[in-house]
Amino acid sequence: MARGAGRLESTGGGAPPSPFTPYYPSPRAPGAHPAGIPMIVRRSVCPYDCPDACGLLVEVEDGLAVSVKGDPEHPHSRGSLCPKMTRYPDTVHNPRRLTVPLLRTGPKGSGAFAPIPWTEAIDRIASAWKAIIADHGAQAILPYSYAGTMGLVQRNAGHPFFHRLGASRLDRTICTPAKAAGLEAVLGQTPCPRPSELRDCDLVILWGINAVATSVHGLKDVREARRRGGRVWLVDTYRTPTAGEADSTFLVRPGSDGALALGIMHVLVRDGLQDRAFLAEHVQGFPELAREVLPDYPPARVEALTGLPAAEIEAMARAYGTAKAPCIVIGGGLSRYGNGAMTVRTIACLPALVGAYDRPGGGCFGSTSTGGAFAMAEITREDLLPGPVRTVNMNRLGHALGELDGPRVMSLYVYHSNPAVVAPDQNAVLAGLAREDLFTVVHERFLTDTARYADIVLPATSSLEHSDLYRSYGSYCVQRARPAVPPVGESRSNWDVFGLLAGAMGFPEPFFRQSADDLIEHLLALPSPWREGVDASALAEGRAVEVAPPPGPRFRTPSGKVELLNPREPHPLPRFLPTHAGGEAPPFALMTAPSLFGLNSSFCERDELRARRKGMRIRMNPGDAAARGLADGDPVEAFNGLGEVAFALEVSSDVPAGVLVAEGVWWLEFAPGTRTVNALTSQRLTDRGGGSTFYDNRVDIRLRSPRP
Ligand SMILES: Nc1nc2c(c(=O)[nH]1)N[C@H]1C(S)=C(S)[C@@H](COP(=O)(O)OP(=O)(O)OC[C@H]3O[C@@H](n4cnc5c(=O)[nH]c(N)nc54)[C@H](O)[C@@H]3O)O[C@H]1N2
Ligand SMILES: Nc1nc2c(c(=O)[nH]1)N[C@H]1C(S)=C(S)[C@@H](COP(=O)(O)OP(=O)(O)OC[C@H]3O[C@@H](n4cnc5c(=O)[nH]c(N)nc54)[C@H](O)[C@@H]3O)O[C@H]1N2
Ligand code: SF4
Ligand SMILES: [Mo]
Repeated sequence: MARGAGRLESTGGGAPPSPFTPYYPSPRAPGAHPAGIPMIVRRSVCPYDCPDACGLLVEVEDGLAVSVKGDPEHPHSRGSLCPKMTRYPDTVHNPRRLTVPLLRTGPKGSGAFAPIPWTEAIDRIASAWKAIIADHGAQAILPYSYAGTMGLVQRNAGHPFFHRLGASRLDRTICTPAKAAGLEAVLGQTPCPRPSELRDCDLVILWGINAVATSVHGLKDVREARRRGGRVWLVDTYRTPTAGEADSTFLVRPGSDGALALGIMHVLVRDGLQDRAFLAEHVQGFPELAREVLPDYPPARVEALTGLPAAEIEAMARAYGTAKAPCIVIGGGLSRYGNGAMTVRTIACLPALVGAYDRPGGGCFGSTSTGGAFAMAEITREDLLPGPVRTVNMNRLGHALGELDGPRVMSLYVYHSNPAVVAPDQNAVLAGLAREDLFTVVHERFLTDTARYADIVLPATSSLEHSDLYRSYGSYCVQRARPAVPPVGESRSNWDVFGLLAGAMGFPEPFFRQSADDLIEHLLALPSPWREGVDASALAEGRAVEVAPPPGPRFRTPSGKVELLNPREPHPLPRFLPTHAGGEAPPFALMTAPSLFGLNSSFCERDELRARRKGMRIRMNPGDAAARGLADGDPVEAFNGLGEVAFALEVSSDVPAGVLVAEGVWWLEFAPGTRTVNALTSQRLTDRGGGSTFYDNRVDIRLRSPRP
């Protein structure tokens, strides 16, 4: 049948179950797929860690996904996809996919493995764990997972199992907990606006967000605001592609945005641009902020802290103070510093001063929290915990595998995460993974750098091969997906593997014997005020639907007001805090920013996307390069006290003096040296939330080898 002529199949409701729905715990023959099936179109959802959770239409022919398009009926993504996903079948059916379980046959990290049957793999894991539990206790086992898939069931599939086991807990704080903590300090549980509200803004500030890469669909609403006459500003540390979407770009010294926000507030108050009525009625602590904090941040001092000219800070304040409905879109980058939570908290105070929180479209846009849409406790099952267990911060994996106090970690189970390259302090992580006495299991779609260190590798399904329930963090959409194609090879989903492990460990709870779809049906049957009025049959069928925060007070804080003064915080009033690396000796700040054509370490399997990234590069200002006698294309090495990483140099006027930019995370096999960017980042945490500090680095740089 010709492509594009497919029939759109209902994925649920009264329809018969999809022939591809894997029934737990059905083993499958490698490569088997039901033959002779005509091409059909199945709805699915993009599973990646991206705010958009785009709706997909997957064309399936003879058990293979042949194309993926945007679902025009999806309320947020409206039929378009980013360049990473338009060729998703090249990931799903990539020749690098793992198809069978593997047993290590060579030294750790060498990548030498032999295939074994699933039964043997599961038996080996269960017997190793039983021995470790007998000798060291269950807390010697550490799960490690993050965001390979964002589906609620597959993403959290290990929680009930590891809780029941009594294993150490993982604090999953690699991404934006400091941003969340900063917003919460000011706004409590106040819901984020809908992204479409941005269209009504007359000033959108993209603050520390490279939206062209990380928020493709939110950016459409920003473009619409601009089309309607609104202005757009970008505040970043270098000129990202998003500068092309902005009327003005302000480049600040890394980690100094909190000072900029305080400087703008200083000018607003000095010039009487504050909204007195809003402050009196809806804000806690404005007099204290104005009296005790803002006098310390005159434009001249803020110029010294941020590098922005005082006159520009004054102009920003005037424009912000006179805008009708300004909205600040806050990214994650500026929160990944030792002062990250305080930075976000300080920025979130700005809209309160000018009353923007009260105007349609105005305020700030952090991320939508749809946490109440489904009963998460029914997935994570905290109630299965045998008692208190220790918690390990995932940003300190190197430390945890090394010298952590308490029971030594004797086994690591990694699923849908690639810590060998995404976690900070790569040298410490790789040293831990290389421990011969550490029993490591990695459940993966590909033989990643982490999988190379495993004792046992288990093949994982891609999102097109398993069921799940998705919610977005950039909109209020939720959506169910059923398998569109059968599992590739013998791969199994996270949910199914934990069912097998629970059986092998002798867990009697029927919970572990249900299928992912059983659990999804259970979640859909439980009511939630967030889903009030939502078309339940559309959701059950696999269409995207929009949920809404339940009605409540305008500001959901303990005081019912926007809290500039928050007595529960260690610093009750915002102030500028130093970063970790600010005072350190190496001369350059290193930005480890997202790449347009990758997503953390995902998509490295795709030749065409790697080609568009043009290799593992580090970018440098022309003046800095000239001063060091370095030229475009030079093989260089960035280094600091933690490690040394080889790159190709790109000289670029998009990067200000004193800053280096290394976008994206690469697999080691595609690196010019033996390490990738996270050998330069540290295990230090953010001021609040225990977050990662990926941008809070100082490095030096030198020529690696004589030029050819
Ligand atoms: N294409 C692509 N999409 C992605 C990802 C990806 O890697 N690639 N990652 C996904 C993930 S996991 C997440 S969490 C989300 C969001 O991913 P995040 O990593 O939170 O990315 P952004 O929010 O775009 O914020 C990064 C921007 O912050 C800037 N920045 C760094 N330090 C500072 C600073 O001190 N001040 C200011 N003003 N700016 C600073 C960086 O230069 C960069 O442009 O995106 C997701 N989407
Ligand atoms: N230098 C630097 N480091 C960073 C960042 C950065 O911007 N710069 N970003 C940080 C951020 S914000 C984040 S969120 C983290 C993300 O770090 P991770 O969560 O580790 O994300 P990925 O690198 O995308 O790796 C996910 C892996 O999961 C696998 N996978 C996908 N689906 C499934 C599945 O269903 N089951 C199983 N078992 N596996 C699956 C994929 O093949 C992939 O290898 O990285 C962080 N690290
Ligand atoms: S924009 Fe984000 S959610 Fe949409 S297809 Fe791309 S990675 Fe997936
Ligand atoms: Mo993230």
